[in-house]
Amino acid sequence: MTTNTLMTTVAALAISATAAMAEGETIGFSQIGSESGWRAAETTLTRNQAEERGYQLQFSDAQQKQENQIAAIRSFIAQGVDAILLAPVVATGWDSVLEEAKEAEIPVVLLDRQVDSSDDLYLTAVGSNLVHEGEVAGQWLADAVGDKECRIVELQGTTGSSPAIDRKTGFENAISGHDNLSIVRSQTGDFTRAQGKEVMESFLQAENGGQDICALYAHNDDMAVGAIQAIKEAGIAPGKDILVVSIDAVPDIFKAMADGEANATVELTPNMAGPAFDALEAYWADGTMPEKFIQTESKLYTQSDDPAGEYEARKDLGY
Ligand code: GZL
Repeated sequence: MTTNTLMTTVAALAISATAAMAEGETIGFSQIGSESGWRAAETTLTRNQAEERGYQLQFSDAQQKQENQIAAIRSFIAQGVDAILLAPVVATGWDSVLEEAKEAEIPVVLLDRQVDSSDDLYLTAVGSNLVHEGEVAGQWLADAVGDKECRIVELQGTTGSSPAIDRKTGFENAISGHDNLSIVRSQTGDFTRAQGKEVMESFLQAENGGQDICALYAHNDDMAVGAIQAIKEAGIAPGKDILVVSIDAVPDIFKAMADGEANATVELTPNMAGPAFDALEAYWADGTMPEKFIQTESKLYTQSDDPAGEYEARKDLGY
């Protein structure tokens, strides 16, 4: 073996050894909170994945406050974790803390939401196509109502979050070609059941006791489940008098569908951590740089998709 080849081989071994030594032992996870059943399932699956892969997970619940997430990331950096998972509550305000992580050479992986920061400030983002989810929901409603006049009320997700922004855009894209469909009221329910119920109560009051509402589009199932309660308390039949379409595919929306009280949901997998850990392990092994966006599937489920069976299949998955 010539000296040159020997040097190249030694260098390659040194790089792979360094990468291997840097392999993640401790991972910091800045989670938004537990605002929805879907979020709880994401946390459960992330903990399970970390345990199965032998990582120590430092978990921080931000109670849906960005300042708590930023503080948690700074603490992870101070601890010298090997990687950071971040589910960003809102899309803006991350540049400086992500710069600090980059300075510390700690890879950051975004889970289920996007940030407005430059993509050189994170290794990759794992999530669904949020605009597409809104389009699938809007298209389902357009198909369901045909040419009938349909006044829609919308429960938006957390103000300033990428799912709230993009799911609104996608739904509006889908209904834009249908003059008989119009969003007459739209307000945030912050992705929670309680606020979904509260805001739906105000919509019902403002819309002739709900008589003038044809459909509800909720940016997640939890707000839809809360709204269904409000619709029933107003003496109106959800799923019939008011069509209900939402996103996440959590067990309780399938329960509502089986009871005829909801009509459609767009599935969002809570397993974002699996692809995230796969990307980190490839990066640690030999420096493989992942795509900047790892997209998860979005599947439509309606009342004709065995909702009772889908409920049973999901009810013990940590939602
Ligand atoms: C979407 C995710 C949303 C879920 C909600 O990617 O961020 O946050 O749809 C959750 O249930 O609150």
